[in-house]
Amino acid sequence: MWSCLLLFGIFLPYTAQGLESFDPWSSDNKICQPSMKTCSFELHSDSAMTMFYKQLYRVVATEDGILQKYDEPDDKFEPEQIITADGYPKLVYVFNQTLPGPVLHVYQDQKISVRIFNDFSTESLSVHFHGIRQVGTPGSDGVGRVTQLSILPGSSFLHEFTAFDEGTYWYHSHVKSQTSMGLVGAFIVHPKTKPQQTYKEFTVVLQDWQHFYTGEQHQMLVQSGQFYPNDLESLISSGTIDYYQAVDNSRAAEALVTSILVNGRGQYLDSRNNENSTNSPLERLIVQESDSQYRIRLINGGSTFSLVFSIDEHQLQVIASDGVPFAQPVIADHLIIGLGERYDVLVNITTKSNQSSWWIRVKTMDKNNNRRWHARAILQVGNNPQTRPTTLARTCSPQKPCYTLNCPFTQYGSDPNTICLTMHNMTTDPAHVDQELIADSTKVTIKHLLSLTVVGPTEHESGYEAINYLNMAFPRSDQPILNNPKLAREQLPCSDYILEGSEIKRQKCYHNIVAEYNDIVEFFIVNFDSDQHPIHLHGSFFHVLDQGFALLNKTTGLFLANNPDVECDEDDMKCVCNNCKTTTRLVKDTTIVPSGGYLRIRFRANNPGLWMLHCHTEPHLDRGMALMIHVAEDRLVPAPHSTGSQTKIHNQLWLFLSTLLLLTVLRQHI
Ligand SMILES: [Cu+2]
Repeated sequence: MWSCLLLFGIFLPYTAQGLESFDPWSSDNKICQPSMKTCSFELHSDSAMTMFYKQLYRVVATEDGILQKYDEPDDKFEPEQIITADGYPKLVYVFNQTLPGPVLHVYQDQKISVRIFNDFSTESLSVHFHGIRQVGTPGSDGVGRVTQLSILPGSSFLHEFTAFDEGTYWYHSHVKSQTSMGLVGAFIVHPKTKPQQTYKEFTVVLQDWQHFYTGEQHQMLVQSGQFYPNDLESLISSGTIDYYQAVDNSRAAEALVTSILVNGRGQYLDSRNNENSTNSPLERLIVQESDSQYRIRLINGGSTFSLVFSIDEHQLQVIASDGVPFAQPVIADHLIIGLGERYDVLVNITTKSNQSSWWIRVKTMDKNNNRRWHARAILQVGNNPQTRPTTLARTCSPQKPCYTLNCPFTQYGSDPNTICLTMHNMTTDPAHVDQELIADSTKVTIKHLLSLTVVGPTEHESGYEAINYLNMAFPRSDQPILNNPKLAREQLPCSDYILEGSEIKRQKCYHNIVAEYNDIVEFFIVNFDSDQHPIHLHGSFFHVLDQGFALLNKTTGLFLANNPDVECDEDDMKCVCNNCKTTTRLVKDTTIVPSGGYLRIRFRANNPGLWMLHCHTEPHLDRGMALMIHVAEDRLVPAPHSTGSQTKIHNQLWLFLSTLLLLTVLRQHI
């Protein structure tokens, strides 16, 4: 049998190609052309092993990053044949056997149909299309138990929606810890007609990566609060995990992150024992000399860290965020991308230094600049697989400072040569700004303080991330909540916060806000927690009115005090903003709420559905930092039938039609 496999060329010669650019206006898009009214896709979720060839052979990477069968060095593999991740063998969850899943390219206003097949043997899932508003199709939003029942192993679910908004979006599992296991992919909506200015483009999904758990183990640890399986001190001192603190002293989540991946490729660095480090192949973006300008669509599809992206010797012209174009490009050297956020950047390929390849660098905001959390990829002219850049990261100096965009603080640590640009430096294209909505004179009909809080820890329980001390929980039901939203409210109601001694009691309940059709909703989101929280809203874009930051020590850049404009009571449950003004014209669907700061957002409740607002840090979401916004309960479209009942309807239809046919035939013969 093995000789047959060899004969049929299973082991191909090593000819690494890397990622060619994509032109949405050429025949590159084989599945979905602009002229098509409907585009259909299939996504199959399954498990796989990294560094294995089809679960048959263990694969290792040589020092040069060449993949070969571990005991037969002559049997080489192309990177495209192997899910490498960071070169460390691990069970992963994948769509269509690739990490990340396939990029789905569609065109504005097309009807999209994506059938998700659950090919797992044990896990259920549901898939959310992040940033897609699902206008008129709330049942396709992919939040398990809310908009649909999770898909059981062996079953499938059909998402049908219209791609109303062009831009960079993505899809990921919305069931517990499955995103950190690999269930992510990009979803790109191109304009419906060819614009005057077009670019060849690359889609780049960034992910933090961990070696430790499968989804269920991960979930168990998250739920119990015992995220570290053993003693934290010993794990840190042995180098098994690292402690993360950003340059302002803020935190992310428990940092089990072992490495960072660029389009599913990275390397694991163990500075304590170099023998454990890997040389797995890196992602290569291949450009042609004849083209000078490319669009890169960046997506942070990770679960724990905001990531900092840069390309040696290239400035980034940032032209859009979360799919929405800016009024003018923002020029930056480094771009911070919060979890779930997307940024489109234009890059002019520069050959002035006679280089033909450059390092793409991705790191975290870690104060100690932990190199384990540095990732690299390669931007190169031509497709020579041996190309290895020799470029250096930009040196920032007082004469030539570096600009870092989307800082969730006012200065980048103690580095005086880096200038922080924030949300206030980004402005959305006026055609996408709802001026009436954000006007000071507009009557806001629903106004809430959302305090990003941690309940506990107490003697018996660890701390749980929450909103207004409420941990999101869903009632048990054999129907999605979308089909009977009032029932969920009755079954697991939230009450006003309850004091237990001096502590606020933890409540696990169905935290929801009810909005009438066309209500204008404003949230004042205060984050006086030590973690940054990237907040995402389903079902609508929101307008950022204002973002406020913590006070920092000017010399060290470390946290001094919460934003002085916001006055809260002791429990952060009554907060007023003394100096809050609408200072931004920015439309987003995901935004970092700075630690020690706040965010004010506004949106129109004009899309009937049940929409989640939540922190996109996966362990925080899993522990309950989420709430539901019920928009126009009287106008809800019921959730689509599960595959089972669809099959039943089809069967009944067939039975009816065949009986009719039989009767017609019989009638003709009688
Ligand atoms: Cu969070």
